[in-house]
Amino acid sequence: KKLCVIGLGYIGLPTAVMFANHGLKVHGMDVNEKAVSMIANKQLHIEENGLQERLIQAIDSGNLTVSTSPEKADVFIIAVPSPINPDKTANLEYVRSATRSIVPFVEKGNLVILESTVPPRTVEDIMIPVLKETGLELGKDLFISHSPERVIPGRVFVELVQNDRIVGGINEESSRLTVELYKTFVQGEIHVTDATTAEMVKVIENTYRDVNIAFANELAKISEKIGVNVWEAIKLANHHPRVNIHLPGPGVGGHCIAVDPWFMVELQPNLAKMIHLARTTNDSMPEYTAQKAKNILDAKGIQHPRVAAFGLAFKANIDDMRESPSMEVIHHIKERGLDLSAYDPHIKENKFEQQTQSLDEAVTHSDLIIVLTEHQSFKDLDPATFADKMRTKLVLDAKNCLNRQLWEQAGFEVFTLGD
Ligand code: SAJ
Repeated sequence: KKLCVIGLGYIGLPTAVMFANHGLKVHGMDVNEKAVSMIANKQLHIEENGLQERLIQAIDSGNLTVSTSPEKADVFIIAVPSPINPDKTANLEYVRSATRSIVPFVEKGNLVILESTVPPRTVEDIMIPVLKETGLELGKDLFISHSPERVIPGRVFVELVQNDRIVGGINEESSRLTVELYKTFVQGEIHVTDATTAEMVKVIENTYRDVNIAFANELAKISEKIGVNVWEAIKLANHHPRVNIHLPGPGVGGHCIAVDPWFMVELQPNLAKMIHLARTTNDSMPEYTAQKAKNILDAKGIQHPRVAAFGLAFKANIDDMRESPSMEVIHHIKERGLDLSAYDPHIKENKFEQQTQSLDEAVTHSDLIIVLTEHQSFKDLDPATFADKMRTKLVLDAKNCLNRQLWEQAGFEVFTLGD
C-alpha cells in the first residue's frame, strides 16, 4: 500500500513516519518549502519526543519521501491546520485547499482520510463537494472518512499507538478500509461511527477539557477571595471517585483546546452558552495573572519593577508557542508599565526583544519571577544559585509547579495563582 500524507506538521509528520517505519511506502507533502527540505535532510522543523530517530529511520529506509506536491497513492491522509479567524469562526481554507490539491491524483478505489479537527459536517459540506470533481462515485469508487487525531504533543508516539481511535466513514466500506489501515500500528480500540459523529466526538473532547479548566479557573478566583488554596482543594475533591477537576493556570493555549469550542459556538450560538462562557473565562486568565503580579509588586511598594517571565511555550516540555497564554500575560504585564525579561529553554530562537537565552540575564535586577509554563527544567531549578542576582526575591508560580520549600529556603517569597 502507498500513502500520501498532506501536511507535515505536528500530526502529519509523526503519522507519516509511523506508517513508513511499519513498512508502508509514504509520500509526505507540505506547502512549506523550508519544512520539506529540512525533513528531506532528516532535520526537524518541530520538536517531538522520539521524532528525530524515527525520521532518520524512515528516510534512510527509503519508505518516506517528501516534496511540495502530492503523488498518486492508495490512501490520502489530510492533516492540515484548522484554525479560527480573528472573529472566532472556523477557517477551513487549508482543509479545502488540501482536498483540492489531491483531486488530480485520486483514482478509483482510493481512500481519503481527514485527520484535522473540524466543525461537524465539514466532510459532508466541504470535502464531499470537492471530491465529487474527481467524477468518481463516492462510497463506491472513492472512499472517505474522518479519523481525528487524539494525541497530546510531547507523547505523540506513545498515544498514536495506545489511544483508542474514532473512525467515521461516509459509508461502511469507507470505515472498514480506514480501520484496516490504522490497525497497522494502533493497539488501542478502534471505534466506528459516521463521519459527522466522529467530527462531533473530537470537538466534544476538547470542549470538555476547556469547560473543565474554566471551572478550575473560576474556583481559583473564588479561592483567592476567601483565603483557600485552590490546588489543595481541587486535589482533595479529586479523591472523590466521581470527581475529576482539571487545574487552573494563566490561560489555555495551543491550537486545539482554545480553538475547537468556538466551532460549537459558531454552529449553535444560542445553545452553546456554557461553552462560550468557559472560553471567555479561560481567555480572561492571562490578564488576571498579569494583574496579580502587579498587585504583588504594588503591595511591596517597589519602584520601576522588573518582572522575569519563565515559560513561553503553551505547555510543559514542548517548543510550541502557538496561542500561548504566556504571550498574552507578557502583553498585559507590559501594558501595566512593568519592565520585563522572558526566558524559556525550549524556545531556542528569540521571538521578541525582551526574550533572552540566559537565565542569569533574565533574573538579574528582577523583582519578581512569574512562572507561566511547568517545564521540568523549571521544577529542577535550584533557586539558591541565582537568588542573589534578583533585586527583590519574589516569585509568582502560576502553575503551582515549584518546590515551595526550596524557594523559601533561598529567600524567596512565593505566591501562587489561586491561593
Ligand atoms: N491546561 C490547564 N489546566 C489543565 C490542563 C491544561 O490550564 O488542567 C492548559 C495547558 O497549560 C495548555 C492548554 O490547557 O495551555 C492545553 O493543553 P492540553 O495539554 O490540555 O492539550 P493540547 O492542546 O496539547 O492537546 C489537546 C488534547 N485533547 C484532550 O486532552 C481532550 C489532545 O489529546 C488532542 O489531540 C489535541 O488537543 C488536539 O490536537 O486536538
